[in-house]
Amino acid sequence: LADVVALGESMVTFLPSRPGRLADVPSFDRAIGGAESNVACMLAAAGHRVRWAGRVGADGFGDHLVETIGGYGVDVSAVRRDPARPTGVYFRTAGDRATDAHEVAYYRAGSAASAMSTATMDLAAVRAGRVLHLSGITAALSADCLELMRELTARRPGRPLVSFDVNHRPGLWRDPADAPRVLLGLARGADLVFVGEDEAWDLGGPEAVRAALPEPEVLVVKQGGTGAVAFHGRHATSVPALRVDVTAAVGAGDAFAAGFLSATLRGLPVRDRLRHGHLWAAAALTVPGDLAPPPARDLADRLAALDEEAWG
Ligand code: KDG
Repeated sequence: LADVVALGESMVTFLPSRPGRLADVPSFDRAIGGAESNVACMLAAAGHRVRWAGRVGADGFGDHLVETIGGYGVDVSAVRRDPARPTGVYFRTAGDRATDAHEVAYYRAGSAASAMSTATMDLAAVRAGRVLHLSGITAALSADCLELMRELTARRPGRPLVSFDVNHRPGLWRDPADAPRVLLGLARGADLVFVGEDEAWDLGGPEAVRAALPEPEVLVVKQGGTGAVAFHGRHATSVPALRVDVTAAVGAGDAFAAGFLSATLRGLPVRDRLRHGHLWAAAALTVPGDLAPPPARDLADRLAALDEEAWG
């Protein structure tokens, strides 16, 4: 049994060789992206047993994703190759340091992953973990992907603990007006929900998101550089973020989720789950791409155990 199975679209990512508008950047460095496989890679790097389930093309970019993600120690046996559809790719510009404003150009419409469905994925392999990690990105990829998400978030006896990162990407939705209702509906089927405060406002506000979730589920609201708060049962636990010199914010949310999940798997209390989330996010904030090696466990444990003053 895997500790975590993460399902979602992974893409080859092209990072700019220098800052500037997409129109002006002359060359790009190849990396990998995909919110769910980012979580999988970081958890595997930290020693957890992790499977990534997805679909990629039968092309060189698909080979690269499977080899790279597998290279982190992630089980890629549930990844399907599609000879008829390409692997998705995307290009991004360097974020403005102050605002993190950046351009993203996706080439993923009609990708192999957009054909993920209840028929094309091995549902038994997808459900074969203690935790199933999903995100709202998948819901936006196609009608089949949305149906798959609804199936995986349906409350059935014996299902894994379902972790859902809202990851609202307005540009991916065919009809952006659908997104709040659909994402809230999926969140309602999850046991653990991550949402950025800005995304929560897209969905009607943090209170509306809280009201949509049945107790005693865990809702983690990430407040960017300020901190994060976990609502669990009748409790709310808040932990301030670490002050970090940010290189690129991309991937920080995934790293936070991975750190929180790692600590959850280890049975740590909610305050320490949040602290591990912040520590893993801090690592991701200091690299240009999505993926940073998570902090070593004994170091992270020592940092998470520092007193309130150090974390204030
Ligand atoms: O969280 C990082 C992701 O946004 C990035 O890797 C690309 O998965 C991605 C997406 O669909 O935006």
